[in-house]
Amino acid sequence: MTSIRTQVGIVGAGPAGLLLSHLLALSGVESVVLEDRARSYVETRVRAGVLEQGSVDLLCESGVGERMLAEGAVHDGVILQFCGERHRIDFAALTGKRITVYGQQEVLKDLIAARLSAGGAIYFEVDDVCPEGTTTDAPVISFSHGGVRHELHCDFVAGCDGFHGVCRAAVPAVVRREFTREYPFAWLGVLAEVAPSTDELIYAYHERGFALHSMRSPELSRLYVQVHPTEQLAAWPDERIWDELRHRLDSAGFTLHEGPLIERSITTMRSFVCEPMQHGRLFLAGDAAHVVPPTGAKGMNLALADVAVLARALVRWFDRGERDALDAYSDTCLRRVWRVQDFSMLLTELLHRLPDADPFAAGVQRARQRYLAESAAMRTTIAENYVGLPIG
Ligand code: FAS
Ligand code: PHB
Repeated sequence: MTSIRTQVGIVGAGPAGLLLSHLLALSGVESVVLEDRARSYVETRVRAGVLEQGSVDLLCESGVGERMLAEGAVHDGVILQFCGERHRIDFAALTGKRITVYGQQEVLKDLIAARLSAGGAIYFEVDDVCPEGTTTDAPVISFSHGGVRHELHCDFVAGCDGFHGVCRAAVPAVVRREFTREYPFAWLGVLAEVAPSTDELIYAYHERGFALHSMRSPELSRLYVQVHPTEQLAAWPDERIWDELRHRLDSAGFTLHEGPLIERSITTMRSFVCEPMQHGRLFLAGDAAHVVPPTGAKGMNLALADVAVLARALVRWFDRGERDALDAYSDTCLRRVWRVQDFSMLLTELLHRLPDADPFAAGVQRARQRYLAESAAMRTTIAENYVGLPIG
């Protein structure tokens, strides 16, 4: 058993863990990041694609936004389409803000490069991570790496290990309150080697089900179709995927560009919140504490917002011994988390083909779609939530 010492032990090298480590380092606070996957897996896993204005500003102001500004695509709006009828949400006109389309794995590559070039400590392919003593002043995270067992002694533990990680369970069940909503559908997502068929994202409601046309670059399209949660990829040959996309995205004058599919995945959808997001010297951030359906493009952005709050609070403690911001961390983040849960659920219920078993919900859905088409106030509500609210 070897012993390692740092100030903040971070479990998970996703957007939350890597940005936290980077922000702490900028203020002279040491951290060690423990990641159970290989670096190559972390840097190639296809996930989120949209950055809020606040996330873009955060990455630029912390010195890791150069490639994002060069390669990301700035969008002034998105299109919501109901049975072929299109309605553009003009972010720039309604909010003065924009979004940037830049893959999550690109953000992670930039953060990993920044940490390693600054001499940061990231242990990839660790096993058996076990946070202990988080209610004492000297927590320890034990883990295995390269066949050797280690103890990471730290002042604080940041649980940035996602929904399936181990840190949330370190908050005692008697303390933890979990709120969950499952959805009766999932997303089948594909990456296609073909130029996007649209300049802006298209979210489409259709009787056959929801579809989303997004993108990753001028050569790469990212597309999704709503499927049943029990669907298997084997039942979805390329032709069936393109056929559904063609039908669901169909609109006057629109032609869907098709090409080779190079990545496929099915993602189930849930809304989840764990309260509180802290216990003793353990702080949860990102998907470890909350999950949103991807309809609102919020998962990664919420994770980045959490750690912006956590980094500021930890620096105040290390620099001045002030504990107030740390004590308020969970309440500060949960205000944003619940707002984003509301928006993500609204957009999900507005755009997905709902089960036939609930005709009342279908009636409300049609009324909301008509209201969005007629009301600048509704479009402004969608716009200000989509581009993101100020980070707390
Ligand atoms: P992450 O899950 O990204 O990172 C957690 C990290 O911890 C992972 O690298 C994991 O390997 C590691 N880890 C887990 N357990 C560990 C352990 N015991 N020890 C050490 N390391 C451990 N959001 C969107 O906005 N748009 C999307 O299109 C979208 N698509 C998604 C598709 C999929 C398949 C999934 C699962 C999520 C998707 N999301 C999307 C949500 C996603 O982007 C998350 O919100 C975002 O990754 C959250 O970041 P983190 O909180 O850092 O968690
Ligand atoms: C994506 O580009 O992967 C994406 C965009 C918007 C969403 C979800 C995913 O709401």
